[in-house]
Amino acid sequence: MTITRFVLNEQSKYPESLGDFSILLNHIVLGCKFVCSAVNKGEEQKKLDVLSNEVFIKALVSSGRTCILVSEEDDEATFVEPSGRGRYCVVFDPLDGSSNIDCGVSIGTIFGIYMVKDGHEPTLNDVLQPGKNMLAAGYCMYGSSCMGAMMMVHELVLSTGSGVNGFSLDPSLGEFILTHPEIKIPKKGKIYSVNEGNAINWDGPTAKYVEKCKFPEDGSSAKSLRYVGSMVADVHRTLLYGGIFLYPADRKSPNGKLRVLYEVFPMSFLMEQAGGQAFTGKQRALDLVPTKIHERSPIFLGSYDDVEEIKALYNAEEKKE
Ligand code: AHM
Ligand code: MG
Repeated sequence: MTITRFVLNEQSKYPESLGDFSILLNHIVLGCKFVCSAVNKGEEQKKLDVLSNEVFIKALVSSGRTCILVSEEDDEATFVEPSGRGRYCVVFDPLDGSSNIDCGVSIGTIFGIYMVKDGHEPTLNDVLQPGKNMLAAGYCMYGSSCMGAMMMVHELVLSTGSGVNGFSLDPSLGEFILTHPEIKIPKKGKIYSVNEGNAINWDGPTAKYVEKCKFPEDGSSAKSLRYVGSMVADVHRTLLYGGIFLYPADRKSPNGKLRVLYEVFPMSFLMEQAGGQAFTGKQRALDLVPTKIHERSPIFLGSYDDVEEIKALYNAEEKKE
């Protein structure tokens, strides 16, 4: 089952649909393939960031199905010319984790899709929507070029709002093939994933949670620590093996590091669709209403039971205050 076929099948469940959504997704997939090939050719890091952004903007505009694009690389949103406009807004990080390129660690593209419903003139308010209003979200993970040898496995993980499916690029076909149908995250995991170098600045609940991962008080085994420092890779492992990924607030960065629209929301959408949870320290991540396109938020996401534990710690803290 190729991703093209898969998306067409999904779309055929909605006979009233015009096929716009599959055309848009095909253009996103094309952008991912282009970035895969650029990453494998080992272009320079700076150029790769810029190149990936240009590729995505062009692929999305030329689909004729978009009206607003928000990219991590651009300070301002792009409004598509009225003559080439469609109903969809796409928020994306064209190449996340790019500091990892030179050592061959996986990097990725993250995206989310909203729709402008009633055909009004699109404004920024159409993208400043809570993550629960997204129609679809996903990421593509690229292995970077390894000493000149091609890394062949590229994964694309997608949710159109009814579960999560994983596709792998078959280089001989140049097509993404469904390899991980209906991904469900384990209810509880054995791994925690966080940059512990920031521990000196953490707040009480985060510090307490990580302490419990290492020194559990209920007789369970300690969790293992895994941290790549590339969100797509850390979230991909969390989705498949279970556990929790944290990028908390700290004294230096009171809103954490990760961006709401194109990092926190798409990954939270995928986690919920796979049966997990995503929490900001205050609320369900997908309920957050962003006020700026590059807004940041703390994030705790992963296995249902693991996120439940951190929620309990933050709720207890709130009661104390
Ligand atoms: P970037 O958008 O500048 O690449 O930063 C985002 C990346 C994420 O992929 C990753 O989860 C995080 O930064 C790691 O941050 P840190 O190095 O502070 O642990
Ligand atoms: Mg990023």
